[in-house]
Amino acid sequence: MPFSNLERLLHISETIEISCDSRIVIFSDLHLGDGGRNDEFLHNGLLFETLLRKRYLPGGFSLVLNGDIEELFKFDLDRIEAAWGELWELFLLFGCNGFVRKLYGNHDHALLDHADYRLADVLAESLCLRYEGQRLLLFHGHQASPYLNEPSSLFSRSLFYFLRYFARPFGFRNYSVSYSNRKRFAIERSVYEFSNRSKVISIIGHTHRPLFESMSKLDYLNYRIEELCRSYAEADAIRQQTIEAEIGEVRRELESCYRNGNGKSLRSGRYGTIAIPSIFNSGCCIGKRGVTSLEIDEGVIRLVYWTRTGLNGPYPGDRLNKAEELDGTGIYRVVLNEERLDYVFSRIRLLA
Ligand SMILES: [Mn+2]
Repeated sequence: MPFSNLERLLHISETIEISCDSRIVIFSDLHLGDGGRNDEFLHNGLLFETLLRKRYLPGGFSLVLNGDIEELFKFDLDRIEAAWGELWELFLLFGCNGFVRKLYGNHDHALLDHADYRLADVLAESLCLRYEGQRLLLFHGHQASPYLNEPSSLFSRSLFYFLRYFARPFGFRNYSVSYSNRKRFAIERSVYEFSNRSKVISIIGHTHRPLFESMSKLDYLNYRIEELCRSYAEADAIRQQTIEAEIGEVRRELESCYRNGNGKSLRSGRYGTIAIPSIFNSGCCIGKRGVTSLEIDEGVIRLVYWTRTGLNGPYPGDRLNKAEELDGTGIYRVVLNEERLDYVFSRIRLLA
């Protein structure tokens, strides 16, 4: 069922042609609230606005907001607008750089019923980007859920009312991420299989778990160790020393991953014997220490972490990849992973 739902998206999506000059930034899962203490986005609000104003807008990036931007399960739209209306105006400015699209997720699909919604003109369910004849399909990801794929289904609607009218008074926090690993894995897996069959790159959000080339951070670190060990034998003595040092670093990173593991990062993202690099996830913007984004930047796709903690944060990559400060703002940018799009597409074609 989820599979045909994703096929549907591939057919109905608006297509935008992009080239090796295009710059696009993708965010998902802001869960904008009313600016009060139950607003999960509040602590990242200033950081998020700063990186839009100082990095992405002047950098000529187009903008895709990939679902669950507003938290309508908990808050009324007018209260969200009172708190974050200026941010909506900022989103619309990205139209000058190329395009801005707001794709809806399960927490904000009710916006379809609000004709006066400020971003109504750029609202859609999914978007297809075509790069040198290959397709990237962007959608929130709840469409792949075996439980919630029909927004109007009885189950989904009763869950909506439960969360809207009962969850709030009891003060459940963060239920938007209280996703079981099993459900998260089921969604990733069906998006992965769909992408391989259709030979497209899928870019989702929804699970709040960043994925790059179908791999979670744990997969990536294991894979990196394998790669280093393999290159060791052929390397000269000086290079071998460097490799040994890097293996040590990756191992420490892996160990700290296990030590701090909250379950979210420990589930393997690999779905078969070979990881086909067809699924990417931009993560979320309500992380405790920062936000993640996906950039498509002059033919390269990149997973980026924006944080206030600089080099001292526990995020993987903090030690492996250099943190760069954004114009004296106290906000740091860490590139977690990057790859050329044509290389990703040729691997999908060869392996899928
Ligand atoms: Mn969602």
